[in-house]
Amino acid sequence: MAALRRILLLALLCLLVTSATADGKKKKEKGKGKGKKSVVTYDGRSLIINGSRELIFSGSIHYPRSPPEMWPEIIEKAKKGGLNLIQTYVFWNIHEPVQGQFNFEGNYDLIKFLKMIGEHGLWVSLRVGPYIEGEWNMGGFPYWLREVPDITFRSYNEPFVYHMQKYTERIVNMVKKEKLFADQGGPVIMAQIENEYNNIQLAYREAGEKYVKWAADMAVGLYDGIPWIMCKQEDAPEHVISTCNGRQCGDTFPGPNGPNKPSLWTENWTAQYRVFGDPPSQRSAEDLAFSVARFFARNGTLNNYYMYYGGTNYGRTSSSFVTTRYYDEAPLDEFGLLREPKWGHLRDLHRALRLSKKPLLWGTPSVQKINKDLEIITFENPKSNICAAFLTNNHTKAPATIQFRGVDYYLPQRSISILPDCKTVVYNTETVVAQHSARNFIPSKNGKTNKWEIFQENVPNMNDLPVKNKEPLELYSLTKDTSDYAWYCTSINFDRRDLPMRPDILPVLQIASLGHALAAFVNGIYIGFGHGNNIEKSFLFQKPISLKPGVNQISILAMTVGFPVILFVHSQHVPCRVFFDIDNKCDIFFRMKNSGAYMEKRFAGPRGITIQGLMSGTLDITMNNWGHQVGMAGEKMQLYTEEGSQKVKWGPTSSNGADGPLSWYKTYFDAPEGNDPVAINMNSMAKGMIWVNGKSIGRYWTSFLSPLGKPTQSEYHIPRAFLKPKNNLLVIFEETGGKPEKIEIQTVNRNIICSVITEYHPPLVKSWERKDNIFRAIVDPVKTGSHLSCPDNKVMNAIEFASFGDADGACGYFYHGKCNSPKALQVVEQYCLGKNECTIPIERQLLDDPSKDSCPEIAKTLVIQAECGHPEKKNN
Ligand SMILES: *[C@@H]1O[C@H](CO)[C@@H](O)[C@H](O)[C@H]1NC(C)=O
Ligand SMILES: *[C@@H]1O[C@H](CO)[C@@H](O)[C@H](O)[C@H]1NC(C)=O
Ligand SMILES: *[C@@H]1O[C@H](CO)[C@@H](O)[C@H](O)[C@H]1NC(C)=O
Ligand SMILES: *[C@H]1O[C@H](CO)[C@@H](O)[C@H](O)[C@H]1NC(C)=O
Repeated sequence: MAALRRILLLALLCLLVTSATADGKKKKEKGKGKGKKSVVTYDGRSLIINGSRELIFSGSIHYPRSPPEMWPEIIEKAKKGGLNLIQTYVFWNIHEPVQGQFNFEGNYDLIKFLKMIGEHGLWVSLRVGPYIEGEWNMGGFPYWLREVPDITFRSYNEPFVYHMQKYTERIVNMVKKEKLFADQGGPVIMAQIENEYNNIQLAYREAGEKYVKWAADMAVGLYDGIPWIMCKQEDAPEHVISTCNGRQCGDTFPGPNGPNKPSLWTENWTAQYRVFGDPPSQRSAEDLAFSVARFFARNGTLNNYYMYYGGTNYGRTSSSFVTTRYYDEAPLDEFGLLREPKWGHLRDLHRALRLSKKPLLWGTPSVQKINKDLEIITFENPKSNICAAFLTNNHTKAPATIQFRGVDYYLPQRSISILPDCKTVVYNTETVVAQHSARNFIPSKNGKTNKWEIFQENVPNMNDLPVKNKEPLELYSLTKDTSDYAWYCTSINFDRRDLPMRPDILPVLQIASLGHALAAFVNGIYIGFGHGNNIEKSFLFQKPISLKPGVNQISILAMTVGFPVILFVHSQHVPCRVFFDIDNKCDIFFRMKNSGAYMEKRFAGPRGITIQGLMSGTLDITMNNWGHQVGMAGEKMQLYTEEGSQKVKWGPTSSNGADGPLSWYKTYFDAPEGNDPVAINMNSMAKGMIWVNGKSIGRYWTSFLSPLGKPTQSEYHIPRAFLKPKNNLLVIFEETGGKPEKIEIQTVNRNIICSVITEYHPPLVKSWERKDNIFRAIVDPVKTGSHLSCPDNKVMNAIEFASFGDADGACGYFYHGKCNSPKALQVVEQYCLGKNECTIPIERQLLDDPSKDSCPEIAKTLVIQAECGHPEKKNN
């Protein structure tokens, strides 16, 4: 599933907004809405909620990716970050894993999540899908749907539209019953049906066109009190709005599909999701802020951060090769901690845009292009005397000065300044006023693991296995997504004369696998592990093996690492039945949702197996008759639960870490001290799964190194909600071998906070407010300052670094330059030590001794690094 990477998808999720209310055509003929005023409509400028145009700052947060105990804190932090809308998908395959059997418990409790968002005063955008992508296993489709006869996904055909409608209806009715739609007084202001469909519509031809119309009508038919959105619909009917997804919608988006449609940006990527084998992903706060500011400067009124909080892919929920940690680079990191300065810089941006709300929504835009790189955009309404301006320098290297209404404004390279009154710069996208922070993983004192015990899986022989077939069965169809694992076993009889005579020459077992990984055994002895990657899932496994005269057993443990997010299939012009259908004779192309078409392997698992270097040459054993078995014995016994773990006899682990493959490990640990989030460091292990008190923490894969030579993900999040104070059962299934004694339980904090403020930074955007048409300062005097604030009511226990001058580096790695004020540290300590937060004005008088200043001519920077902790800590 090559390049299923959002980053390649420069363009546009187009949203198709079918509004039952905006076009005036369907005025609530249905249901209880009769006579009631529409709560959500739109015009050419923005969504209109309760009669008022709105700027919408939206963030994606997916309820299954965190336990409900974390939701209040995450929603609250999103709100403090300036969001007024939370966007979530609805995940069909977790809600209906078996046809007709529904699950809305725990972190699958959609209604609880929606209610909680409403209780925090935020709105909801509900992306029902049912196809959702989202780096989620099978893009949200349940496995059983694949086995419905004659079904073609995401196209107009009886079986598909029947099941899609049935499910959509269930979700809509649940939301309706709880009165969660906006016109019922609830928080849900819009809902989405389908997802980026234009990417695949062409392949389905007429059936695709018919499907789009059907889906829109079906959705509106189910509920018509709020706008329905649908993505990627360039030929959207009149009652839909096309919107943008991507990194730079301010410049790439051609605009909505009509003058009465607002400009909405529904998927704004805060970084890049990771697959195993990737180096870390980055997207700077400055770059993000630039593109959002640009979008609002170019008439945008809704931006969604994808993701605002990514969370964790627990269990087997991630799609192929996607890491267990999801969008850790988002403004809230995997542990729900504020990723600074991203979180704070965007909070400040939202404040600056809100200060400009009146002119933005009721003013008239005008653009003044000064040269290739410099541009002034104003939104003005002379009658009510409101005016806001965006000053843009698009040059990536050189700063510039813009003259605007008689005043010179300095603009750093590639930056936008926001002036809510056309006079005062309250924000610049490149000058980060918000603090920085660094994340620390600290070994827990209380959380030490007890003695480890081991139980080893049996390596089966062909005779032990139930499902027989001449050639190896396809892996996806075999597991039906009930396990990552399936055994493939065969046996071969060799005569002594078949085998090499010299002891230094061994035959070689070669397995051509279509993905994703495998461990191979000969006569019960482990011979090695092989795997593909997200871009090339297929791989060739080759290892020397020892064979004996007589019967030899070849046992292959084949694995998937998440199913692909299924897209679609077409053959020439005829849509094929289903993606990766094993019986399908069509030439199947899996077209990714980006522009390219990729020849995708339909299958996973071993396909061609040979033994090379026999006296008679190469022996092809692909058709040798195979026995199959899905899942590990330990999974069936649920060894990861307290009850299941009693079913086998556990033994001591070997002291030298040589326990070998297919090992179940078990131990107990106490909850770590304090309230900080908890992680488990798995660097001493290789690949497998983790459970705590019977709950899955997800897959780990620390033996898959990135190009930087490090595991893509070393630490795995254990939610505090999964823990008891004492004796938490920790079970690990390790596929190839590791050293469990070195596994470390850790606490996670962002106790190192930093601030880097120059003399030309704008003051905190909090220094101003707008009431009606009046924009004014609310502090006197308004000054540039360094502002530091410890998380979770902690206080600054130490100032680790302070410099007023030309220090350089990054949070955690600062170093002094040539001009440092000898006073700076002392001043910072005076202002901040022992405090939860502090603000130090950037003043030479205060921070330096001007008579002794050795470099008075340079612009100075105040650089601070402080360590936060609990106040009681200081007393010990
Ligand atoms: C609309 O206004 C009413 C009354 O103030 C309020 O209860 C409701 O929550 C608002 N709806 C939305 C979607 O904000
Ligand atoms: C913004 O809106 C104005 C007036 O509605 C229009 O003239 C202008 O072209 C729009 N700008 C962009 C970038 O779409
Ligand atoms: C700004 O610069 C980038 C390249 O750095 C370019 O792709 C983009 O089109 C420019 N935008 C404008 C409005 O000039
Ligand atoms: C969308 O997200 C990208 C990166 O995540 C960001 O640069 C851009 O500004 C965002 N745009 C909007 C409108 O949110």
